[in-house]
Amino acid sequence: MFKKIIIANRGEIALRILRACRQLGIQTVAVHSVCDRDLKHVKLADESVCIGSNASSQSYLNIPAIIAAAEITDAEAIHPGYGFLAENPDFAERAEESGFTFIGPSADTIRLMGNKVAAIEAMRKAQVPTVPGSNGQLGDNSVTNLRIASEIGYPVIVKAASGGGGRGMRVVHSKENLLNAIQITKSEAQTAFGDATVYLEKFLERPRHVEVQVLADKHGNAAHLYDRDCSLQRRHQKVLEEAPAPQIDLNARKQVFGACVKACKDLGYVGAGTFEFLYEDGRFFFIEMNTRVQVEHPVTEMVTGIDIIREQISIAAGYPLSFSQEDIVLNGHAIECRINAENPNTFLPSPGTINRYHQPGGPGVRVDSHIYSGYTVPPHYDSMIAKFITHGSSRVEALKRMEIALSESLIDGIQTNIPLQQDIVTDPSFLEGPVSIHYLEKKLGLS
Ligand code: MV4
Repeated sequence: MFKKIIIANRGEIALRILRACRQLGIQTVAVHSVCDRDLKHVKLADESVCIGSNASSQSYLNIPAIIAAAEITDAEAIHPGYGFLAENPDFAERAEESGFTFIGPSADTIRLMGNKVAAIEAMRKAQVPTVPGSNGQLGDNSVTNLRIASEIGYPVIVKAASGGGGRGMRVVHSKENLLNAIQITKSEAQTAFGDATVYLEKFLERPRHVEVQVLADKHGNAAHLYDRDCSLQRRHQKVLEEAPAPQIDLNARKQVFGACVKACKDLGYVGAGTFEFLYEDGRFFFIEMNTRVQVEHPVTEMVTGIDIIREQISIAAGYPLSFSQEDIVLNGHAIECRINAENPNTFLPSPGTINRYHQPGGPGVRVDSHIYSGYTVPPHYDSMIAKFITHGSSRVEALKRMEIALSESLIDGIQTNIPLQQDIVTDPSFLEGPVSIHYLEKKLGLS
């Protein structure tokens, strides 16, 4: 096992990684920006290194500074967390070239999945169900492109190959708008990603966002940890997630899990990964794969009993998966509410000092957070300050525990989205069952 790991992230996930390291008896190095010197994990880490000024570009995205910090502290491996450099293949490559183990898949795998056209092609080969579409990038021939779109059937969606997570896409409802939409998406993609490659898919109008968690080791073993429903989102930011995904067709579900595991084996995938699907009318359609640990990983941990971060680390150290597929038995239901420092009505960030903090507790309640009384939320980074996770024997019980958890928590001094989360977990339609990716934005538009 590694002796020392450097944590190339901040906030709650850096603390979560530190805790997993302690469980494994691994020493930790925290890297941080100037304003982050009082972060909880920085104080708890065995060593810490200030790697730059507050702007992410100067600190958490500063590859040479992070590699230098790993060198001077003699760390063996780098955990990238999520966001920042977690899915940057050049970072993974430079870490490995400098003699460190990158805790994640190979740079080649990250690069493959970063190109959505290549990722979809790889999934088609592995028999993972994909969205009907252009089966490859679009060329410059207008007649051909019009024919491809009419074969798919309108509405279609134009997506940038280097996009993802909601960036670089455009819906087209009729042939009159297709060629213009392709041109605009290409030029935006060139500006945003330095890659004008685009492709077409059938536009699904009312899907759910259902994703499958996988873990794969360096010995060819792969397993799935079931699914999550992440449909409650606003402007591509997830707000609440749950595991397992409720009311999924059992046959489709069994097939998609098998396909994801097969794809991991075919690709030689190593580490934690997430297959993102749109789920509509009882069918799964692959859209993207994430090669990192995700914000919402705790809901899967709660219903499977697997410590995903610990598995990531032991996989990177060359150990086989600590469990086999048959060991994974779903236990109950889990809900995660992302708690953001923001105005609950305008969604504008609300940085500042937390005067008093009382976190929720009790049976089936987990809090992943770095905040404490007296902590100042800086304005420079993502506004998520905590994740409240509740577990219960049923969805109803987990939701009730969340309602209670939200009502007993107090975060004084800044504004948070707790009122919004309280509104969601008592929403009759959401309580009744799963809703589509458009539900929250429609609800907010009305209220
Ligand atoms: C789609 C889609 C409908 N049809 N693709 C948005 C984020 C990126 N991961 C893919 N996205 C979508 N792709 C087809 N063929 C609708 C979305 C989408 C969406 C997907 C997941 C979660 C939230 C979303 C919000 C708006 C649009």
